[in-house]
Amino acid sequence: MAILKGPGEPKSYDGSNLRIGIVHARWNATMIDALLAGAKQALAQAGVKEENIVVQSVPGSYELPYAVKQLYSASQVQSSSTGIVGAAADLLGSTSDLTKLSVSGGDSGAKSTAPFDAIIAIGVLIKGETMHFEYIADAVSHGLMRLQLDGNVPVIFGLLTLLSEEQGLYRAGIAGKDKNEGHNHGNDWGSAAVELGIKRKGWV
Ligand code: DLZ
Repeated sequence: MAILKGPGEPKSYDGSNLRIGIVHARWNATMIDALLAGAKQALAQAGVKEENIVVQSVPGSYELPYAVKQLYSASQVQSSSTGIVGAAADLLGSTSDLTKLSVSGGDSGAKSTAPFDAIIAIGVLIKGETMHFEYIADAVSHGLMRLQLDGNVPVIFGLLTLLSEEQGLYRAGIAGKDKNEGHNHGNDWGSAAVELGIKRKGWV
């Protein structure tokens, strides 16, 4: 009997009015790059405009919950200070790169200044010889779940928790000698962000 895995037949959603944030870790860059590209490809296919996608990076997966929280908060501040470029940064009292990037160009053209409709957190954790992996995987999973429930914004769980690098290559769709085997889970995360971003605007 065939085993059906994955989110099922994708329904098509119009993401043209959405603003999506992506925060990715930089550890295990080969897989991260492919997963990020996969997520962005799915967003583009759903019509999300490139100018309405903000990508930020952090060193490792452990930093993901904090970065997602800061990115989302900055977009809320930006939204409430419509038309005043830089006001969000002033209000936050911060000149960090994260703050600068998330609020820059806020009043230009088609670029949305609305709070993010969904945020995708991407990381690749590979189990080593110590308990490090277990602690980080647990903390990040709980941190991201808490953020979406407390912050009332969908946070897409793009954290691969792997027992080997090979598992990750397959899940990033870059396994095998031609680097095209497996399935890019980043695609699923992009689609999930669009679906949840739209459903967030109204469930009934
Ligand atoms: C330290 C560490 C290790 C050993 N492994 C990974 C990993 O496989 N994937 C990942 O995203 N990050 C790893 N890190 C870095 C931690 O997530 C974090 O960046 C540091 O502990 C600093 O807080």
